[in-house]
Amino acid sequence: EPMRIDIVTIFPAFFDVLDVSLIGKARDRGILDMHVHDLRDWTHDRHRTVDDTPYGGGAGMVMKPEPWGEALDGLLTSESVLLVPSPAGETFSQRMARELAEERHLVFACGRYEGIDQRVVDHFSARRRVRLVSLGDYVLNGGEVAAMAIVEAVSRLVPGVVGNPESLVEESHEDGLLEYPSYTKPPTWRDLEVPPVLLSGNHGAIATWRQEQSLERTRLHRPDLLP
Ligand code: 6GU
Repeated sequence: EPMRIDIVTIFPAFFDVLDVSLIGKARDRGILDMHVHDLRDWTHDRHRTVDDTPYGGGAGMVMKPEPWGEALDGLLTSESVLLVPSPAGETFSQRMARELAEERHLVFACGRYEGIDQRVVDHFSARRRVRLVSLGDYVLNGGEVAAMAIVEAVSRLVPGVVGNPESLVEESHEDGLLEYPSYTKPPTWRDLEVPPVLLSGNHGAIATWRQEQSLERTRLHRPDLLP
């Protein structure tokens, strides 16, 4: 039973990049069952209209509820989690990625940033599990790039998607700290040396050095993560 992911968007071509890389391979190997849908397929008028002017006035357009209602009626089951990328949502995190990686079915509703008629979230929140998710405190034009980031963060935690599960535990945020710096050959490059401890063969000293580097980086860039 692969994880199923459905994405509804007015820009399905955004998601062509998910055919390549780890996610493309996971799809080829049947670990991820991913489907991208054009919201306009659930319209019925000649112009395939998905938006309209906002009640109460203001800039921009709002996505009409009817196409979303029909799309989500058809895609959501009792097993689904509906994810709505929105700068007004809860901030996405590695913790949330771990939670979502346990699910059988994720459905993404990618709206433009002025938003989808609020009644769509209200309707489905009363019937299904729904989460509004933000990538952080900045504005994107629509939910597509956010959905892609979430798909990548979640799917790499699904067993079998990343070849070496050990590579998942040592990285940034998995232990609450930022990851230590990495080096490879050559030992000297443009007058810069690899830290000698990494060439020492002393695995205890290497582990200690990496812990110190993680702490130092976290103090420097993300002191909010420290107690
Ligand atoms: Cl999830 N959507 C949009 N439109 N902008 C964002 C975001 C999401 N997260 C950060 N900025």
